[in-house]
Parts: sequence; C-alpha cells; structure tokens
Amino acid sequence: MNREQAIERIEELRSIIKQHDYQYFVLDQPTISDSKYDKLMQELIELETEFPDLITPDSPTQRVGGQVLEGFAKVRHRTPMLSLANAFGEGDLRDFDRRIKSLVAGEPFDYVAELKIDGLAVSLIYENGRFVRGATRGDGEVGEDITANLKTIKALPLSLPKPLTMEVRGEAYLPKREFERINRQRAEVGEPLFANPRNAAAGSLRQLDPRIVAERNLSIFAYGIGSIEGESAGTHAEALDLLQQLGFKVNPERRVLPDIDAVIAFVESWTGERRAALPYEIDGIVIKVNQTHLYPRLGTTAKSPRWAIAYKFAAEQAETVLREITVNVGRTGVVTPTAVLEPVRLAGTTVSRATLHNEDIIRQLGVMIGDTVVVQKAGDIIPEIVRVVTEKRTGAEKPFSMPTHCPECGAELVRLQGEVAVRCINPQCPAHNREGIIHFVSRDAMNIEGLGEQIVKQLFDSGLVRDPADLYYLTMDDLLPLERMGKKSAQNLLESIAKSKDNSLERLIFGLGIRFVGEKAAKLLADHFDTLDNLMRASVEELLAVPEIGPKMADSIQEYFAQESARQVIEKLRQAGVNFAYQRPAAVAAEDSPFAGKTFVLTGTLAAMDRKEAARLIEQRGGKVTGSVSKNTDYVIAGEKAGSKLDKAKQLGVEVLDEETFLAWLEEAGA
Ligand code: 3BA
Repeated sequence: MNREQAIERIEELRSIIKQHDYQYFVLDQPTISDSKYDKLMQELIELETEFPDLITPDSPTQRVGGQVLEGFAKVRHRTPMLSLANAFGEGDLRDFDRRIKSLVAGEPFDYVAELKIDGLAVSLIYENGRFVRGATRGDGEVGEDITANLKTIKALPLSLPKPLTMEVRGEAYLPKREFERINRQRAEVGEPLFANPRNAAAGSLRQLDPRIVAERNLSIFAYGIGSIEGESAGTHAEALDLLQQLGFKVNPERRVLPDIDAVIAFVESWTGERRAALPYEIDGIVIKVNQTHLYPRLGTTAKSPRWAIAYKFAAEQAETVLREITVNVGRTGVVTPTAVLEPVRLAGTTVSRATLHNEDIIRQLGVMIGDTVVVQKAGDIIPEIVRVVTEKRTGAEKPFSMPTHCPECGAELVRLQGEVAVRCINPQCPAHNREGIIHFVSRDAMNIEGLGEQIVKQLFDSGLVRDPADLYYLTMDDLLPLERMGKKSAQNLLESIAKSKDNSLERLIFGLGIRFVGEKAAKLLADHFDTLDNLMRASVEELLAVPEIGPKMADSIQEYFAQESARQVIEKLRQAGVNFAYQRPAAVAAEDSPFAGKTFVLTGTLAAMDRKEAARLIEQRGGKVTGSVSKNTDYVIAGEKAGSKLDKAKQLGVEVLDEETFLAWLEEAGA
C-alpha cells in the first residue's frame, strides 16, 4: 500500500472505529462483534506503525499512551468549577424554589432535573474540535491534568463533528458491574477494597499508568458546557441536547419540569427500586433552572450557583449502642456534645462518633447513655443520631446532663438569649485559641498542608503555638520532638507554612475567624479593601458600603479589630512576612467583557435586582461602580424613576444603559 492509499484507509478505519465506539460506549448498542472490531483496530495499528507520521492525537489507537506519568500537572480552570448546594428534603426544595422566584421577579422559567451521578467531576477542553485537555475539579479553582487517563474512556469523544472550541463538564464514573469486578480482583490479591464506586473512580483516575486506567472501564456523562465559542444554547436542556449531538454521553433520564411540584414527584420516583436497578450509582438528583439567561441574575454564593441544587437521597441508617457523651469546645466557645458509639458499618465507612448538636437535641431525642440508637449518614456529612430504640432499654441507661462549667478552663458556661448553644465566654479559654488555629490552617482558610488537628493540638499543648502567628516562627528544632514527626515531614511542614505566606488576602481574612465572616464575605472584603490595613481602618459606614455586608457583620469586624490581642497577632503576622494584599484573579476573559476597566454609576430602581447586587455583578466582571456621575464615568445604568444622575449623564454626554441592555451585557460577560 502506498502512502496515498494509507492516508485514505487510515481515515476510513478511524471513522468506522469511532462510530463503533459511539454505538457501544455511548449508546450501549454494539453493532459488530468484538472480533471484527479487534480486526479493524489491528489493521489501523499496523498502518500507523508503517506510517508513524500519520498518527494524530485523536486516533483511537492513542487512547492508551505508552508512558507512565511522573505526576499530574496542576491546571487552573478557565472559570471556577463550583460545587452544588444540598437539599435534604421536600422543604429544602421548596425553599430553593421560593428563593429563585423572589430573585427572577416574575419572569417565567422551568427546571431541568438530572440524576446525580456518583463519580468524579471533570473538565474537558476541546480546541478546534479536538480533545486537548482534561482535568479534575480539584478545589474548584485548580485541578489536576488527567488528560492521558481521560483519553482511555471510550465514551469520551476525542474529536467532535464540528471544529468547536469549548469546555465540557461532566462526571467520570464506574458502572456498578465494573466496581464489583475490580473489588473482586482486589480481594483476590489482598489489596484494600474501594468503599464505593466514587472512590474507585477517583482512585482509578489518579493512577499514573494510563494502561491500568484503561482496564478499569470507566465511563463519563456530560452534564454542562463551561464555555463555548460560536454556538449558544438558551436553555440548559438545549445545552444537553447539543452535547448529545456532539457525541457525548448525556444521561437519558433528564427531564424538563414545569414547577417544583413536578420536581418533587420526579425525585420521589427515583428512590428505591428504580434507583437500585440503574447500572451506575447515583446519590441524588440535580435540579437546575432551565433558562440560562437567568443565571447572572441568580448569581452564586461563595461556592455554588443559586440556580442549581443537589437533592441528596435520604441517608443510610444503622443501629448501635451509645457508650458515652463527650463535650467539645469549639472556636467560638460553643460547647457541643458528641456521642461516642459502638463502631458500626454505615454507607461504606465505620462510624464511631455522632454529633448531638446541642442540649435541646439531646432532650428532644430523649437519649441516655447506654441506649441503642439509630445513626444515619448522608454523603460526606457527619453522622448523626435520629432516634432511640426505646424497646431495647434495659433500665441500666443513665441520663446525661450538660456540664455547667467549661471542660477546658472551668469557667461557667452561659446560654445566650435566643441561642440553643451553650458557650464558654472566657476569652482566655485555651479551647478558643486552639480551635482558632485549627481553623486558620484549614483548607478553605490558609490551607497549610500537612498541619492536621493532631499536630496543632500538640503544638498548642506544648506551648509552642499559642496563636496563628506563632506558626510562622516555628523551627526544625521545635517540630522534631513531636510525636510521629520525622525529619522529612518536619521539612515539608515548614515549607507549607512558608508557602502560605503568599496566600491572597481573602484566605487570611477568613482564617482570622472573625464572627459571621464566612468565605464569601472574606472575598468581598478583600476585593473591596485590597489590603488588611485598609480593612482594619474601615468605618462601619465604609464596611456597609460593600455589597452583601450587613450591620451584624460590620459590627463584628469592628469589634474584632478593636481587640488588643487581635492587633498583636496581626503585627506578628506582618513581621513574619505574611501577605496582606488581595491578589485579584485575572478578570475572566477581560477582553470579552464590556465591563472591564469601565466605570459605572447606578441610578433609579432595577426590576431584577437591588443596587448592591448590580454593583457586585459589575465588579465581578472587571468594572468599577462609583456613586456620582462625572466626566470619568463611562456608563450610567438607569432603572425606573432615575433622577438627577440621569440628567447629569445627559448633560455630560455619558452613555446611558437601560436595564434590558445591562442584563444583556451581564449575560454576555458570563456568570
Ligand atoms: N450536574 C454534578 N455541578 C452538576 C454546573 C453545576 C453542576 C455538579 C454537577 C455546578 C452529577 C459539582 C462540580 C462541578 C461543573 C462544577 C450533574 C452532576 N452540575 N448532573 C450546576 O451528575 N454528578 N457538580 N461540575 N462545575
């Protein structure tokens, strides 16, 4: 065969194989025998061996690369991969529906319900119609490049029917059958079993040898478009249809539903038998607003879009004996009782503790020490006690009463009016400080890897670290005497502590543990004030001017920075060289955003949102919002009953946008 003929035959074989992969792995409807398929593949391999320069990265022979990787490179997602807020019952779904209705101001919309596949969220990048990169979700901002492993998934198209540039999001998963097969194999060779298909899928995609991944027979469902050039979908349902047309496997059980009642009926139809009969594991139902133009208006919280929610199926339950109740003092002084249980297997893990939340819950449950109780666990949430099996009482059970004094410092506990929690309000209580440090180093705060609770406790108890700033003064000699601390891990720990000095300001603000200041508020504050010093100097009025910061939070921030002890810690952090500045992420596709670098003034009332929200959305897209119109103003956004600012704009010749145009721009510049 000459080169010309080879080119032609290779094209033909690739297209036939691709079609069969699609039939088998996406549609689940094979149309040729395995042996015929293998023959075609063999022929292609031979031709590519003879003409290696004709090999392309999207050839079906390239699904399994020859090389074992050294590790996975980190990749920053083009737009963050958010997480999903959870709903645990009908009530939560109705709350979700009510909130959406209040935010969309009467505009009609419907919902799309999808099965929530229990796997691993991934991002897939296609450039000019070719699969070029795939990554795990990671922390939502940065994931790991697992391109080679994803290529082994035959349901994943390596090329698209059109030369599109787009990001697809989906869930890689292991079918139940494969999960069971892998665990059987592992049992035979004495390897530890995977607790559930999700862990097995995650473990497989973390393999450095793509040949092993290929043997795992993973599959993938696409459930969203992160971004796309040159095409658009007005609804989520259309986006899913488009993905399907492009050759992705899209779950066929999705439904467009007119209202929340229909959603609830759909959810109920998927519990029990029907769920058990699926060939893959699902852990709930994802509900999304169908009309994508509403997304900018609905916005996001710190971590999840307000236009979607995950309904989680009721938890698995088990019976066990409650041995004792211990009490712990948290970062804010709240004393929480914890049940110590006879260990029991539940939803793939062993449970030996359950939270009892507070005194009222203990009273409501009527639980006594020695009782047989029903525990339940939903997804990755902390196990809890749902009821006492009173029929199993022997009379030997003992009542429990909350301590009147702090178990850590002995101070009298107080129950503040209107709160269910009992607190230790002694500011010198060691528990506050210790738990504050644990919070400071945690993943969502300063994210100091390798510094777990146990190590913090040791450091704290030994007196080496009494506040978060002390961490930055630790030396090798301080660490080596700790339990289970080798030279290597001490070295790593010092490195990750040092690395955290470069974190952007929002992590530090959140890490300080100011009451009511969550992750989202920390980010808004960092973005607004730029430096910690500016934030410390801010007046209540200035704080209230930040969108979404209310009086309760503003007061709490002021109180926090007024404390001498807090100021001392901050000075120590400064001396240690901890970064106090906000590192603004590069504006999302700045060149595409009509807001980037422009100054806006808002006037009048908008129907879709209040002014604070509008300001937030503009700032998110790289724009600036000021209070009064001047020659530096680029645009005035005029709602109903716009007054003097509109006149001023006309006078100065500043361009005026009406609400409709503003909403269209928001949509254009992405969520
Ligand atoms: N839909 C998981 N997130 C999902 C796009 C949003 C979303 C999921 C979903 C945020 C599933 C969180 C990780 C993530 C893309 C962020 C689904 C499933 N939709 N059907 C609304 O089946 N497991 N997971 N993925 N961005």
